[in-house]
Amino acid sequence: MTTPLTLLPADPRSALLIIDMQYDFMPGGALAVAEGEKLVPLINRLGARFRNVVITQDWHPAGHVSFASSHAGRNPFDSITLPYGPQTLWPDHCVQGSHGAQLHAELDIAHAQLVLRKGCNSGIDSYSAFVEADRTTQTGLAGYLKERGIDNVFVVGLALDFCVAWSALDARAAGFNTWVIADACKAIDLAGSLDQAWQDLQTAGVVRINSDDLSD
Ligand code: VGL
Ligand code: ZN
Repeated sequence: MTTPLTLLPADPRSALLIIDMQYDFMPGGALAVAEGEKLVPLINRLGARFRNVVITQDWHPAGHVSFASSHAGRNPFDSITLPYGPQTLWPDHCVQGSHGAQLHAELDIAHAQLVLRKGCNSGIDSYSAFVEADRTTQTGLAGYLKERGIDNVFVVGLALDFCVAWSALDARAAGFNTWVIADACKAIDLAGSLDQAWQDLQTAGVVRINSDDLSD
């Protein structure tokens, strides 16, 4: 697509939202996303172009409800029903303070203003950087961005079909113009989740671009 001139990355109304670039989502990590580490240089280059950058960290307490190990007889990638709805179960990952929860050390965006930790409530997952999986509990990110005059949100990182997609959908639902920069994301792709994510994003009006669609 052609990018309107108002969408300069450096525009004070634009923000780059970098999702979950943590060791547990990198090859060798607890919930590895293939080639996740290969995004680091591209995301660093993108980050350098945006005046506003927000970085998220998946940040679960030990024994989190999204961990298969918290449910007797369940395995990672099973689906269960929780009071707030369906929940995919995951290997233990991004436990608060663990190495796997740390941001990749080569992620180098010193001017990022906010590091937002999500999934901190032991009984509620949060793929989204905006609203937890109960679809009610707010992280505060929409208010933060709005109070700072942000209208345009560009989303990158891991994993495209979970935390990136949910964050982009909620950014759109909160009224932001929202783009997913496809080549700056990698997917888990569980049972068709990647195709589903692109469909949901398109239906919601989130626009798919590539990093070279952004103007200078
Ligand atoms: C994520 C599954 C569980 C993600 C986080 O960052 O996409 N996926 N927790
Ligand atoms: Zn998680």
